Amino acid sequence: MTERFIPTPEDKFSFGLWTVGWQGRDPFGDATRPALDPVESVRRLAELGAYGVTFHDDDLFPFGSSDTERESHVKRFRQALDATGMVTSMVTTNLFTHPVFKDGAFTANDRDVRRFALRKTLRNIDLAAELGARTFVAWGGREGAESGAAKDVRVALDRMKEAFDLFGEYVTEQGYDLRFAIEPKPNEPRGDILLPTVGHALAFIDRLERPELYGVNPEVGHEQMAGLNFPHSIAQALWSGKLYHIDLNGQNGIKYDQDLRFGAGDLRAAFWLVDLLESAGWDGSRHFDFKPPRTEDFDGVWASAAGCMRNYLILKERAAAFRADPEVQEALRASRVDELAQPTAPEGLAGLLADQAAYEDFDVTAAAERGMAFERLDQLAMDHLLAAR
Ligand code: XLS
Ligand code: MN
Ligand code: MN
Repeated sequence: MTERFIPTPEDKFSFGLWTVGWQGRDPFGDATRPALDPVESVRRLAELGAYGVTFHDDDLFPFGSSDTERESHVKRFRQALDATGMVTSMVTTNLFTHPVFKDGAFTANDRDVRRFALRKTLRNIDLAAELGARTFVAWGGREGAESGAAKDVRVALDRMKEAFDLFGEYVTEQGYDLRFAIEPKPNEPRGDILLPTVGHALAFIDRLERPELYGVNPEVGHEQMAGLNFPHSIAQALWSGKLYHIDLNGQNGIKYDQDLRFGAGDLRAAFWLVDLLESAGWDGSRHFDFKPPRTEDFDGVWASAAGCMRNYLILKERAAAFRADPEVQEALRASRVDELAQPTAPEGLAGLLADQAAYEDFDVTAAAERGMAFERLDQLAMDHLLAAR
């Protein structure tokens, strides 16, 4: 049974160094695990079947490292990648841990902090390009406020735009093959974070000078913290051509950011997400941004990481079985799901206005009486998800 769900590099599973490396420090408790050497993480993740790792600058070398220290950390990391065949699939910047970022980075009220944040990010963009990453994630965890007068949000968005436009200018000038993926989150650590959902981020990107360089990096739990339907957010990002990266994990409803392993939490949303990614032919990384609970020792950490990939593969198999089932195909037709693909008024406005059947002769009562048969369809999905078919 287990051999069906063995991850391989072709599955494009990747992990943040900060995920398996999380020491379990939370607002109420100290670390429960020692620090993990990034080289060890690369080695263990490769053994488990991942193809890539991702990191924040500060995950690889401590904040404030000298150039020489930084270089030696990067060198060891690069050697581990070469030895295992792993790639750096994405890089991101830590603009939230150090106290200097307590009021944000690109939108901090203090201008000197903003300029420092820009320079820290530009340095890290160079590193991303050097390591061959094609995606650069930007999560603005500290860009926000706890109180109304503290942040002029319209002006803060001007500064956010200024930052991203500068990064776009920089990668264009340098000739880097690197795109930016903005990661939305509604709150935590700030009381309210700017660009809180996928929809906000998509609207923001439209206002940038080089919109083609920017997309989104939605995270399962972040949309679910706002009570939103994650597969719907992903569908809209795909529809907009803006899904540049994805953070997979698990979340139980509207509460703090749980970062459970993928498949934990809202299992049905995970099923529909995998169904969507696979049927859309998503060819990017399946990137896990989770936190092995602080109850776990290192055996538990690796079990949790393996569980992320295993659950993805199980759900992929379940979704494929759902789509291939003739009874499901018949049920989809019975629910007229295919009919939605027909344009509503392909003949144009004049034709629609002239069509008596569309309005004057339309049998409203008969149409209102038609059942949609969605419950049978959904039960078939449930049967497949639970392997009852
Ligand atoms: C935190 C975010 C963070 C980003 C990368 O909630 O998920 O881990 O993915 O900075
Ligand atoms: Mn999270
Ligand atoms: Mn994330």
